Amino acid sequence: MHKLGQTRSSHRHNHLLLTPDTFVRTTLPGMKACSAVVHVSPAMGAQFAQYTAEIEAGGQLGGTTTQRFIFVLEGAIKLEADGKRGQLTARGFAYLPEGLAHTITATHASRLAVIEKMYQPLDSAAPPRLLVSSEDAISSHPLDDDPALQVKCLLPDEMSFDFAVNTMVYQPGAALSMVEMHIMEHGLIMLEGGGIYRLGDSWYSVTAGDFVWMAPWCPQWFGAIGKVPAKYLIYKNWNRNDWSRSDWKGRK
Ligand code: UGY
Ligand code: MN
Repeated sequence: MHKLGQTRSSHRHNHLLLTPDTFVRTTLPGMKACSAVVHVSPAMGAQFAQYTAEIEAGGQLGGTTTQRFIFVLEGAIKLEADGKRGQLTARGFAYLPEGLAHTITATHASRLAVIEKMYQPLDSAAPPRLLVSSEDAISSHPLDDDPALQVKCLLPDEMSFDFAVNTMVYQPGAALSMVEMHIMEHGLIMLEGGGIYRLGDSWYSVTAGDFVWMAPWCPQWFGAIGKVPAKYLIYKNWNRNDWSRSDWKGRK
């Protein structure tokens, strides 16, 4: 049933809100019984790509030329890399360094949040290694001393990582304490609950299933509304200051 051209999705120069009614599926090289909803990529001006992979039981994700982070939204997958194999279920995640051959096979129908980014090496630190863990194994800390806003940093606090992926849980009524404006860009998937997101000079209602991209310095603020906590998974570039890199240039 169409909605006479109405949607909450919005595309502005410094942010993007994509709601599931506007998702269009595509296939990416190497996928088997799998499709991707590509939420953002360098085609949008982002310095990373993020998509949701929907994999049938027995299906596979293809390879990648960049480093890759996966987070299991739903289902179960088998990851084989470096001669090792592991099973990941909901909230399980893995970091796969650039150049590491691996296979990801769904053992049950699954949905994965996938983030891919070209690695920015550092002279002072070796690139990170394969990491497999679960959000359940990570402890949370309050943001800005607010116990109603808890953050889990999924990747270790090490300079070798050039991006971070965190989960943030807001109790009903909790909010960011400030309108943030910063160099980092964000890719965000709403996992649970909802609220109001300020993006640039617009305020949007957002709910589980939505995707948001924020360009560097996009004004951003979120407040959770409703009777259940709001939770999201959020990417940001991190730990780098090589301003001369060509991929930082030309942004509007
Ligand atoms: O890590 C962050 O920058 C985070 N506080 N931003 C956000 O939630 N929009
Ligand atoms: Mn932020």
